[in-house]
Amino acid sequence: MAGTEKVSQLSSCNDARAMIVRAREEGIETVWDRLAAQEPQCGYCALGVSCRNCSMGPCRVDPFGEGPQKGVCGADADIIVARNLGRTIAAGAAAHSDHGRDILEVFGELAEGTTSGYELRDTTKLKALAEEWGIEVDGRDSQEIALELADAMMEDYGSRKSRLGFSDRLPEQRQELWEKLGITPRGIDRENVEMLHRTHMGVDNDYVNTLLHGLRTSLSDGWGGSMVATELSDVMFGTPKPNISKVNLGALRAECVNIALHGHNPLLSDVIMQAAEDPELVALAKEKGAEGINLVGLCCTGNELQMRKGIPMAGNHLMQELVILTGALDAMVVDYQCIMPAVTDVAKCFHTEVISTADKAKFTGATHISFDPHRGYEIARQIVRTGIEAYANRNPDRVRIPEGTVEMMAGFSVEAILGALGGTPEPLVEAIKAGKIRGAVGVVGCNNPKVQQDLGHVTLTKRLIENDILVLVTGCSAVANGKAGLMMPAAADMAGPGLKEVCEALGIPPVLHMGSCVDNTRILTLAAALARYLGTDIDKLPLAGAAPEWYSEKAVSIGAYVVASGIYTVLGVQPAIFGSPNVVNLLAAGLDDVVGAKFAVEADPEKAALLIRRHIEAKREGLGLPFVETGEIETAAA
Ligand code: BF8
Ligand code: SF4
Repeated sequence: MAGTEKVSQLSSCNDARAMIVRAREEGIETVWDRLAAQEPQCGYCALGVSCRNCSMGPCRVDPFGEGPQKGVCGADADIIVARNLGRTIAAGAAAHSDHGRDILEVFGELAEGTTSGYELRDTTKLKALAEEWGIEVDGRDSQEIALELADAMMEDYGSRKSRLGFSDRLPEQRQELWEKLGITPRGIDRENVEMLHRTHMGVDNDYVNTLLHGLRTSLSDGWGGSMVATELSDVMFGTPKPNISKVNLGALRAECVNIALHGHNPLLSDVIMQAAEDPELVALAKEKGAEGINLVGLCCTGNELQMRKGIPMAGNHLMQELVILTGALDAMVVDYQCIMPAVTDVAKCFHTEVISTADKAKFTGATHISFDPHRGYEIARQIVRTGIEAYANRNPDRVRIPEGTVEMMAGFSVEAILGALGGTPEPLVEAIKAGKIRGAVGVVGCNNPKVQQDLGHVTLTKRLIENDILVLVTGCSAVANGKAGLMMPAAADMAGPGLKEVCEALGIPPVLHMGSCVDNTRILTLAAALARYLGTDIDKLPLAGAAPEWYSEKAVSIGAYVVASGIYTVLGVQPAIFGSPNVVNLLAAGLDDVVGAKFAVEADPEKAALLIRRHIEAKREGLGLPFVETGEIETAAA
């Protein structure tokens, strides 16, 4: 194996460590070995100064000023870095928004009555959304309302419009600012397509102009595609309410057929949950010698299930190979995004069946069962049956499931948070004004094998809650913090006195699970609601974002829309922009004067916590709220 680092340096999660040890013992390659084999990674690419946008290239600009300073077409480092970043944002925004479109299409078909396995579970939310979109609800049935809402939302994707349907959630000041800057997203698909156009050779050759469009592209994700995904998922699968479930590889059960649901879209996992309770399939599992069928989640599909149904979570991004290494996973059912092609290689070393389901995401070495929402339930049954059949091939002698799970609370939709506060943001605003809660921070995003797994998320979160800062988590950060025991009401003991008091009064943890990565829109919605309640813009609030272990293009889009919405954001992993000091200056300084927020890059979570505390205190001071000295930071972040 290529990796030589100590296992304890790779992950701070004990279950992960146990499985990495097993992988090394058995000569099974994992993500850490492949990272080591790639080193040293290409310095030009890491700095963002390589370009292969046309066949006069590929080109690279020498960051040390000795070699070429321009590509064959004449593009300099600023243009190349900005174009690359623009394309990264577009890819991330496209991933989220295409997920949203898949949900929207099924929502429309459900309204037409042509699907199987779906229903409109939250008609109160359906009506509220329809009213928000100017659709008549009085005297109409849910199907009729849903049909019109589906049409209106579909228009946000492709047609000629000037703004998105969710824009009115924003404070007026922010809407006006975007108008003035020319970054109001006009259509979800449009901004992505325009970014691909602009970054073709010889189109947008002004890095500032390209990056401003990058913000607009990301906003079409945050206030467009991802928001459609979150809101319609709530209507179809239920708006999350606080519930307690568990996390870790111990969620697998040796005596059961274990099926992991991995990927992002709840369309598939929801019907699989129904199929796993089908008496005929449960009987089949028993016939094969299992006690029952046990479903576990991975990554964001896992978050969707945990938020709404309390299904246990096996792990986050870097656990996807390790869950197979337990020898107890019978089937891994995947749809799309963040599913490493390597899972089929690891699965070959065991009896695990990898089942791909999305026609747009096939995996060599997987069994493909094409998912069709018109026959959703029937296909879900076929998938579960395949898992049961794989169980019959399991070798009990190779089963090594790490013991124990950690309890965690999930389910904090905006509706649930406001519900706990008595229906208005007032108690939260009062707690912030009084300094019991100093501010709130979204700690979100991935795992990345370049960072010790979970350490960035957990360290940052601990430092923030200790300082009376409420932490909102989504995606793989939620799983990391869940494993660390920070997401039960008892974790209030780890919080500062003010936050502890508020959490105890409400019976909530100091770290609130708000869902999957598309559900970062819940954080946007909450921030916008607070700003509107206070009659101010989002950038005036004591808020921040952080992605301590990000890896994905989606995370870049998220970071960009969070900043463009007015929220300061700290990244724990360097984005590929450092080959252009101008781009770095714009993103880490200049943007503050443009959108009222900027990026920082800080790999050390302790220092990131200080940066964020200092930012929150500055915002509090700006609002005339009581201030706390946060100490100085030696190394200024980029
Ligand atoms: O969308 S946090 S590793 S699983 S990209 Fe992926 Fe990152 Fe996890 Fe979900 Ni989000
Ligand atoms: Fe080179 Fe310009 Fe072509 Fe990029 S677009 S590969 S910099 S010639």
